[in-house]
Amino acid sequence: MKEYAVELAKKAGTVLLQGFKSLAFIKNESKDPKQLVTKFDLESEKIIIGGIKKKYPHHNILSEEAGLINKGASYTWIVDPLDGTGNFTKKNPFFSISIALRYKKELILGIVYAPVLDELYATEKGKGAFLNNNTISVSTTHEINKSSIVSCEGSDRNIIRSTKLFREIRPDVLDMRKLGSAAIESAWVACGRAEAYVVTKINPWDIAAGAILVEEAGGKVTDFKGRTWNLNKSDLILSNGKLHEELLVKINEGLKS
Ligand code: LIP
Repeated sequence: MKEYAVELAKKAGTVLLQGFKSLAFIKNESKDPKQLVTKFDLESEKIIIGGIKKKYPHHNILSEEAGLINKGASYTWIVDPLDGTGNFTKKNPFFSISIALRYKKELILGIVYAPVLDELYATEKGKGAFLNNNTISVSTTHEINKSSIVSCEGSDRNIIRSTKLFREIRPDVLDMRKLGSAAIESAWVACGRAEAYVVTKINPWDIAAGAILVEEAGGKVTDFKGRTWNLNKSDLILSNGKLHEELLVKINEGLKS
Protein backbone atom coordinates (compact mmCIF):
# COMPACT_ATOMS: atom_id res chain seq x y z
CA MET A 1 0.00 0.00 0.00
CA LYS A 2 2.94 2.32 0.69
CA GLU A 3 4.39 1.82 -2.79
CA TYR A 4 1.01 2.47 -4.32
CA ALA A 5 0.53 5.66 -2.27
CA VAL A 6 3.97 6.86 -3.41
CA GLU A 7 3.05 6.10 -7.02
CA LEU A 8 -0.17 8.14 -6.72
CA ALA A 9 1.59 11.03 -4.97
CA LYS A 10 4.20 11.16 -7.72
CA LYS A 11 1.59 11.02 -10.48
CA ALA A 12 -0.36 13.86 -8.89
CA GLY A 13 2.91 15.71 -8.25
CA THR A 14 3.74 15.67 -11.95
CA VAL A 15 0.43 17.38 -12.70
CA LEU A 16 0.97 19.98 -9.97
CA LEU A 17 4.49 20.63 -11.17
CA GLN A 18 3.33 21.20 -14.75
CA GLY A 19 0.66 23.59 -13.49
CA PHE A 20 3.11 25.39 -11.21
CA LYS A 21 5.63 25.90 -14.00
CA SER A 22 3.15 27.01 -16.60
CA LEU A 23 0.75 29.04 -14.56
CA ALA A 24 0.38 32.75 -15.14
CA PHE A 25 -2.75 33.11 -13.06
CA ILE A 26 -4.57 30.51 -11.03
CA LYS A 27 -8.25 30.96 -10.44
CA ASN A 28 -9.74 30.34 -7.03
CA GLU A 29 -12.71 28.06 -7.73
CA SER A 30 -14.12 28.71 -4.26
CA LYS A 31 -16.36 31.69 -3.42
CA ASP A 32 -14.54 32.18 -0.13
CA PRO A 33 -11.21 34.01 -0.67
CA LYS A 34 -9.76 32.25 2.39
CA GLN A 35 -10.85 28.84 1.15
CA LEU A 36 -8.65 28.41 -1.90
CA VAL A 37 -9.46 25.69 -4.41
CA THR A 38 -7.81 25.64 -7.84
CA LYS A 39 -8.36 23.34 -10.78
CA PHE A 40 -5.06 21.73 -9.80
CA ASP A 41 -6.36 20.69 -6.35
CA LEU A 42 -9.21 19.04 -8.22
CA GLU A 43 -7.02 17.38 -10.86
CA SER A 44 -4.63 16.05 -8.24
CA GLU A 45 -7.54 14.78 -6.16
CA LYS A 46 -9.00 13.01 -9.19
CA ILE A 47 -5.74 11.11 -9.72
CA ILE A 48 -5.35 10.10 -6.08
CA ILE A 49 -8.97 9.29 -5.29
CA GLY A 50 -9.42 7.59 -8.67
CA GLY A 51 -6.34 5.47 -7.97
CA ILE A 52 -7.47 4.48 -4.47
CA LYS A 53 -10.98 3.63 -5.66
CA LYS A 54 -9.58 1.47 -8.46
CA LYS A 55 -7.22 -0.56 -6.29
CA TYR A 56 -9.06 -0.48 -2.96
CA PRO A 57 -12.75 -0.04 -3.86
CA HIS A 58 -13.93 -1.03 -0.39
CA HIS A 59 -11.78 1.45 1.56
CA ASN A 60 -13.05 4.75 2.99
CA ILE A 61 -11.53 7.97 1.72
CA LEU A 62 -11.46 11.34 3.47
CA SER A 63 -10.22 14.06 1.16
CA GLU A 64 -10.08 17.86 1.37
CA GLU A 65 -12.26 18.59 -1.63
CA ALA A 66 -14.41 15.44 -1.87
CA GLY A 67 -15.13 15.00 1.86
CA LEU A 68 -15.77 11.54 3.30
CA ILE A 69 -16.50 8.53 1.09
CA ASN A 70 -17.67 6.09 3.71
CA LYS A 71 -17.75 2.40 2.83
CA GLY A 72 -17.85 1.27 6.43
CA ALA A 73 -14.32 -0.13 6.06
CA SER A 74 -11.53 -0.44 8.65
CA TYR A 75 -9.14 1.33 6.28
CA THR A 76 -9.48 5.08 5.65
CA TRP A 77 -7.25 7.02 3.27
CA ILE A 78 -6.79 10.64 4.30
CA VAL A 79 -5.81 12.83 1.39
CA ASP A 80 -4.81 16.43 0.80
CA PRO A 81 -4.25 16.62 -2.96
CA LEU A 82 -2.60 20.06 -2.70
CA ASP A 83 -1.51 21.27 0.70
CA GLY A 84 -0.37 24.86 0.51
CA THR A 85 -2.72 26.02 -2.22
CA GLY A 86 -2.07 29.64 -1.19
CA ASN A 87 1.65 29.18 -1.83
CA PHE A 88 0.96 27.38 -5.10
CA THR A 89 -1.13 30.25 -6.45
CA LYS A 90 1.61 32.71 -5.55
CA LYS A 91 4.40 30.72 -7.17
CA ASN A 92 5.87 29.78 -3.82
CA PRO A 93 7.33 26.25 -4.18
CA PHE A 94 6.31 25.17 -0.66
CA PHE A 95 3.34 23.03 -1.48
CA SER A 96 2.84 19.29 -1.19
CA ILE A 97 0.61 16.27 -1.50
CA SER A 98 -0.30 14.48 1.69
CA ILE A 99 -1.59 10.90 1.80
CA ALA A 100 -2.12 8.92 5.00
CA LEU A 101 -3.79 5.64 5.77
CA ARG A 102 -5.61 4.80 8.98
CA TYR A 103 -6.48 1.27 10.07
CA LYS A 104 -9.36 1.44 12.55
CA LYS A 105 -8.19 4.24 14.86
CA GLU A 106 -4.50 4.09 14.12
CA LEU A 107 -2.46 5.87 11.45
CA ILE A 108 -0.32 3.27 9.70
CA LEU A 109 1.17 5.05 6.71
CA GLY A 110 2.09 8.59 5.70
CA ILE A 111 3.44 10.17 2.53
CA VAL A 112 4.28 13.83 2.01
CA TYR A 113 5.55 14.76 -1.44
CA ALA A 114 6.80 18.24 -2.29
CA PRO A 115 7.29 18.10 -6.07
CA VAL A 116 9.24 21.34 -6.65
CA LEU A 117 11.58 20.57 -3.77
CA ASP A 118 11.84 17.00 -5.06
CA GLU A 119 11.33 15.69 -1.53
CA LEU A 120 9.37 12.58 -0.76
CA TYR A 121 8.78 11.80 2.91
CA ALA A 122 7.44 8.34 3.68
CA THR A 123 6.69 6.25 6.71
CA GLU A 124 4.91 3.13 7.85
CA LYS A 125 3.98 2.34 11.43
CA GLY A 126 6.94 0.82 13.26
CA LYS A 127 9.30 1.12 10.28
CA GLY A 128 10.89 4.54 10.73
CA ALA A 129 10.65 7.68 8.61
CA PHE A 130 12.42 8.45 5.35
CA LEU A 131 13.21 11.40 3.11
CA ASN A 132 13.98 10.29 -0.44
CA ASN A 133 14.72 6.81 0.96
CA ASN A 134 17.19 8.06 3.59
CA THR A 135 16.31 7.56 7.25
CA ILE A 136 15.37 10.77 9.05
CA SER A 137 14.97 11.64 12.70
CA VAL A 138 13.89 14.59 14.79
CA SER A 139 16.48 17.07 16.02
CA THR A 140 18.38 16.53 19.26
CA THR A 141 18.16 20.20 20.29
CA HIS A 142 16.86 20.60 23.81
CA GLU A 143 17.60 24.28 24.38
CA ILE A 144 14.66 26.46 23.57
CA ASN A 145 16.82 29.42 22.57
CA LYS A 146 18.38 27.29 19.84
CA SER A 147 15.11 26.04 18.45
CA SER A 148 13.26 26.84 15.23
CA ILE A 149 9.51 26.57 15.50
CA VAL A 150 7.06 26.40 12.63
CA SER A 151 3.52 27.48 13.27
CA CYS A 152 0.25 28.40 11.60
CA GLU A 153 -3.37 29.10 12.41
CA GLY A 154 -4.72 26.22 10.28
CA SER A 155 -8.31 27.00 9.48
CA ASP A 156 -8.76 29.08 12.63
CA ARG A 157 -10.58 32.26 11.69
CA ASN A 158 -9.74 33.68 15.12
CA ILE A 159 -6.28 34.91 14.17
CA ILE A 160 -5.88 36.58 17.59
CA ARG A 161 -5.69 33.11 19.13
CA SER A 162 -2.72 31.96 17.05
CA THR A 163 -1.10 35.40 17.42
CA LYS A 164 -1.15 34.89 21.20
CA LEU A 165 0.88 31.72 20.73
CA PHE A 166 3.35 33.55 18.52
CA ARG A 167 3.68 36.37 21.06
CA GLU A 168 4.38 33.95 23.89
CA ILE A 169 6.77 31.62 22.08
CA ARG A 170 8.65 33.92 19.69
CA PRO A 171 10.79 35.87 22.23
CA ASP A 172 12.34 32.68 23.63
CA VAL A 173 13.19 30.78 20.47
CA LEU A 174 15.78 31.22 17.76
CA ASP A 175 13.20 31.52 15.04
CA MET A 176 9.52 31.09 14.29
CA ARG A 177 8.19 30.65 10.76
CA LYS A 178 5.05 29.93 8.79
CA LEU A 179 5.79 27.87 5.70
CA GLY A 180 2.24 27.67 4.34
CA SER A 181 1.94 23.89 4.08
CA ALA A 182 1.11 21.97 7.25
CA ALA A 183 2.36 18.74 5.70
CA ILE A 184 5.76 20.29 4.91
CA GLU A 185 5.90 21.95 8.32
CA SER A 186 5.41 18.61 10.06
CA ALA A 187 7.84 16.87 7.71
CA TRP A 188 10.41 19.50 8.72
CA VAL A 189 10.02 18.49 12.35
CA ALA A 190 10.42 14.85 11.34
CA CYS A 191 13.72 15.54 9.58
CA GLY A 192 15.13 17.91 12.20
CA ARG A 193 14.86 21.18 10.27
CA ALA A 194 12.54 22.52 12.95
CA GLU A 195 12.17 21.54 16.60
CA ALA A 196 8.39 21.84 16.71
CA TYR A 197 5.25 22.67 14.78
CA VAL A 198 2.46 24.37 16.72
CA VAL A 199 -0.90 24.63 15.00
CA THR A 200 -4.49 25.54 15.82
CA LYS A 201 -7.66 24.22 14.13
CA ILE A 202 -5.88 22.14 11.53
CA ASN A 203 -7.87 19.81 9.31
CA PRO A 204 -7.15 16.05 9.41
CA TRP A 205 -6.06 15.86 5.74
CA ASP A 206 -3.42 18.58 6.34
CA ILE A 207 -1.81 16.81 9.26
CA ALA A 208 -2.43 13.04 9.19
CA ALA A 209 0.67 12.05 7.18
CA GLY A 210 2.86 14.59 9.02
CA ALA A 211 1.81 13.32 12.43
CA ILE A 212 2.83 9.72 11.77
CA LEU A 213 6.05 10.94 10.14
CA VAL A 214 7.01 12.83 13.30
CA GLU A 215 6.17 9.87 15.56
CA GLU A 216 8.15 7.48 13.40
CA ALA A 217 11.08 9.91 13.33
CA GLY A 218 11.21 9.76 17.14
CA GLY A 219 9.15 12.85 17.94
CA LYS A 220 6.04 13.52 19.98
CA VAL A 221 2.52 14.57 18.96
CA THR A 222 -0.05 15.77 21.51
CA ASP A 223 -2.90 18.21 21.93
CA PHE A 224 -2.32 21.46 23.87
CA LYS A 225 -2.99 19.68 27.17
CA GLY A 226 -0.23 17.19 26.49
CA ARG A 227 -2.74 14.40 25.91
CA THR A 228 -2.60 11.79 23.17
CA TRP A 229 -3.54 13.33 19.84
CA ASN A 230 -6.05 11.87 17.42
CA LEU A 231 -7.51 13.10 14.14
CA ASN A 232 -10.54 14.64 15.87
CA LYS A 233 -8.30 17.08 17.74
CA SER A 234 -7.37 20.13 15.69
CA ASP A 235 -5.08 22.06 18.10
CA LEU A 236 -1.77 20.24 18.30
CA ILE A 237 1.95 20.31 18.78
CA LEU A 238 4.41 18.05 17.00
CA SER A 239 7.93 18.24 18.38
CA ASN A 240 11.29 16.57 18.75
CA GLY A 241 10.08 15.53 22.22
CA LYS A 242 12.84 17.38 24.06
CA LEU A 243 11.13 20.79 24.09
CA HIS A 244 7.60 19.51 24.23
CA GLU A 245 6.78 20.23 27.88
CA GLU A 246 8.40 23.68 27.81
CA LEU A 247 6.44 24.63 24.71
CA LEU A 248 3.20 23.31 26.20
CA VAL A 249 3.63 25.65 29.16
CA LYS A 250 4.15 28.58 26.79
CA ILE A 251 1.19 27.60 24.62
CA ASN A 252 -1.12 27.49 27.63
CA GLU A 253 0.27 30.75 29.03
CA GLY A 254 -0.27 32.34 25.61
CA LEU A 255 -3.85 31.12 25.32
CA LYS A 256 -4.67 32.47 28.80
CA SER A 257 -3.41 35.97 27.95
C1 LIP B 1 -3.40 24.87 4.22
C2 LIP B 1 -2.36 24.48 5.26
C3 LIP B 1 -1.68 25.75 5.70
C4 LIP B 1 -2.69 26.39 6.61
C5 LIP B 1 -3.93 26.73 5.79
C6 LIP B 1 -4.48 25.55 5.01
P1 LIP B 1 -4.55 23.76 2.04
O1 LIP B 1 -3.90 23.72 3.54
O2 LIP B 1 -1.52 23.49 5.04
O3 LIP B 1 -0.48 25.53 6.40
O4 LIP B 1 -2.15 27.52 7.22
O5 LIP B 1 -4.91 27.22 6.66
O6 LIP B 1 -5.17 24.64 5.80
O7 LIP B 1 -5.89 24.40 2.21
O8 LIP B 1 -3.67 24.52 1.14
O9 LIP B 1 -4.66 22.33 1.71
